[in-house]
Amino acid sequence: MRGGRRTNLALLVLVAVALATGTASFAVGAPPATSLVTTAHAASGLALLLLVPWKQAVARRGLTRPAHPGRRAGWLLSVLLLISISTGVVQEVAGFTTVLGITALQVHVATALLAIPLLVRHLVTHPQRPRASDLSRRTLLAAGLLGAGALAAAGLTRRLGPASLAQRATGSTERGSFVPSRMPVTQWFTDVVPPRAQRDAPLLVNGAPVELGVLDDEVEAVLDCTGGWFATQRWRGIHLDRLLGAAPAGARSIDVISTTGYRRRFPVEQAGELLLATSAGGQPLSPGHGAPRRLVAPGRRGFWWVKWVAAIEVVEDPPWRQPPFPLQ
Ligand code: HEM
Ligand code: HEM
Ligand SMILES: Nc1nc2c(c(=O)[nH]1)N[C@H]1C(S)=C(S)[C@@H](COP(=O)(O)O)O[C@H]1N2
Ligand SMILES: [Mo]
Repeated sequence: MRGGRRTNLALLVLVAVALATGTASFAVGAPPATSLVTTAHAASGLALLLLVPWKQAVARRGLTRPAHPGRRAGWLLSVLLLISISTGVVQEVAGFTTVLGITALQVHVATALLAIPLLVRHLVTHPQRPRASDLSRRTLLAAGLLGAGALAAAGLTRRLGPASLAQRATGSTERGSFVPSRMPVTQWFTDVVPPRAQRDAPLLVNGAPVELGVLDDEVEAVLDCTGGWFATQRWRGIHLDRLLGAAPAGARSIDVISTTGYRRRFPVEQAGELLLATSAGGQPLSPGHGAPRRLVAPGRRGFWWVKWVAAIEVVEDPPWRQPPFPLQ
């Protein structure tokens, strides 16, 4: 039988863990979950790299065989994963940087997602059946060594960056704290800043137009974009519990809906933590940052901070009945 089976199975486990923890790192917003997830993510991704010397022997053998199905996909998979791993390390070491309008993290996530169909094709054309004997003491020892090496490598990449790189446990680096005008303007996917007339339409609360009264609730909160940057600002506005009053019996969620249609749903119990903000750093919000009003959702990643809020609705649907990430 050909060797390398355990290497291949280890690769399968590691890619699966890297994809799962990468996705999870976008879903969690606050420590300690963020550190746990990004540490597991860095270690699983870097462990793939540590296995290259072993996998290389497996892959080279394929070159000596006649042309066979899935060979090209296997090599393309290698290229995509190497790009993904290196751009992940670039984000960790250099922080949030834009080159020709593109960030390392965008390339990182895009190549990781593009690798999925190639991985599936690789598994179909190169099947590998686990065996009971794979769980020997020797395998466990090797797995332990690999894990230790991967954690050491993750610790190393964390120390490689300049000390000035203020970095959160999410991997995001600081941009424009306390100076909103220096904070990047970011959209999740397809949204664009809506025209003024559209933004300025009155706020609808449970379907009825509402004039915002006294706006004197203030919080300091970190906007941490999954694009790889964060900023702390002093946000001012009104907490949703004050805006909405007591929730009706049976209410389970609050839908916060942008004039663009972008929307997020929150547990009704969190109304007191959510702020509908109209200013940051003592200045009215700029159009790019959500004027005239945006949501501030402390402890949640940036995609929850709905900009250009046009409507807020208390609903009976459970908070989990929504896509885990926005679709627009
Ligand atoms: C996750 C990263 C992986 C990369 C980048 C990768 C890459 C490659 C490449 C480039 C080859 C040579 C292609 C060929 O000649 O067909 C190869 C061969 C192979 N791979 Fe992978 N692979 C990965 C994971 C896996 C996994 C998860 C399995 C199975 C569980 C697997 C099983 C195999 C087998 C059985 C071969 C053929 C070895 C031989 O010719 O004797 N690989 N891999
Ligand atoms: C095959 C899939 C993936 C691999 C092999 C991989 C690997 C890596 C590696 C090696 C790093 C650098 C960690 C470090 O040096 O400390 C990294 C960082 C990162 N990855 Fe992935 N990744 C994958 C998929 C994803 C996905 C799907 C996402 C998000 C949806 C993601 C999000 C991130 C983020 C946010 C960072 C920066 C975190 C930090 O700096 O600690 N990754 N990844
Ligand atoms: N309507 C709407 N709100 C949105 C988004 C969007 O695309 N559309 N992007 C979210 C994301 S991903 C982030 S990180 C923050 C960015 O806020 P900023 O542009 O003020 O920095 O807004 C959030 N609110
Ligand atoms: Mo974001």
